[in-house]
Amino acid sequence: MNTLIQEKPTAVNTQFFNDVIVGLTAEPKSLSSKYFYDERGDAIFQQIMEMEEYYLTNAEMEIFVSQSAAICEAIAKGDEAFDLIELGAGDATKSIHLLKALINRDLDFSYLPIDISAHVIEDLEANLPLQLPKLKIKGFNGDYFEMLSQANKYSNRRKVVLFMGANIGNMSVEDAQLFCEKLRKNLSKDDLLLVGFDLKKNPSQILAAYNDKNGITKSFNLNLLARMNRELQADFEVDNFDHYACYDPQSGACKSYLISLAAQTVTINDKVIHFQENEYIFMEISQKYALAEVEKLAKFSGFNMTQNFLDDQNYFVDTIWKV
Ligand code: AVJ
Repeated sequence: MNTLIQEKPTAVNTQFFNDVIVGLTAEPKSLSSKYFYDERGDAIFQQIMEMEEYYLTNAEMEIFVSQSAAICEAIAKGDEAFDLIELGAGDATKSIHLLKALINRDLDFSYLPIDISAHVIEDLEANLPLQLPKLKIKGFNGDYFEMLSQANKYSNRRKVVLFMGANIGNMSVEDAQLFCEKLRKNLSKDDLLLVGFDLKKNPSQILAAYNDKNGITKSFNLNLLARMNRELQADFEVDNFDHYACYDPQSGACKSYLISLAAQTVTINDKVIHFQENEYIFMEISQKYALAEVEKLAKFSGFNMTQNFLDDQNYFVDTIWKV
């Protein structure tokens, strides 16, 4: 046999491995939805955004297409230069409308997208300047707060932080409040936050968005098991798990789970994990809010909600919070 030169695990994979083992040895089992987004996960999420059932994308797109001029007025402070920092920028197909409006108004700003996916940041830095030649862009790949402090070192101009796409929904209400409090501590007077919330609506419509008939959301969840096989030398039998989504209209929590279809044992690197038949792994929360609950969250985390931008059907809100 040849001697195999083992590649050293990268920092990200060590973190990934540790988080996975903590989650799967806990009772009940859980995995962090932030690990959905490897290259394959990014591609499936693109498909989700194009699904008929996934109303969120069109609703927020409508807000940015038809109200970017007004949003631009709301975030500009005279002609003062600023940094536009986007947390979880993704492909920026919505924020590009705001970027255009800001450039058209001749405002002096730099666009600093932050994303957990290296692939996303590379794409943005390569593609956005082709569409917006005047755009100043510098991407940051990593965790939100680590990258926010990097961005703080990069410049000391006034900050406008975008946190769109209902990404805040991936936190429980309690965690969202802690997150917003922490975010506020990282901002200064005159800085602004623009944050997007998916609003409470017909429960069947919400559930359908996370339980689509073509099984794309199912494959999005199962991809995390496949990712562990690829990156952590795990041996998940992906077909032995099913996707289960539910929505509680009272709390506004939409949750997804993977259900073990049999008693089974999985090896992840040197760790052995047992699953009972019908045991679940909690995968993701997509929290929905009433507008009054959005305002409460702003207040409880020390912000002042100043303006709301909704789509025509009141499915979604992008709200502006002052520090
Ligand atoms: C990217 C967090 C906004 O919760 O709606 C979509 C992720 N998960 N379908 C959401 C997701 C399943 C999405 N966010």
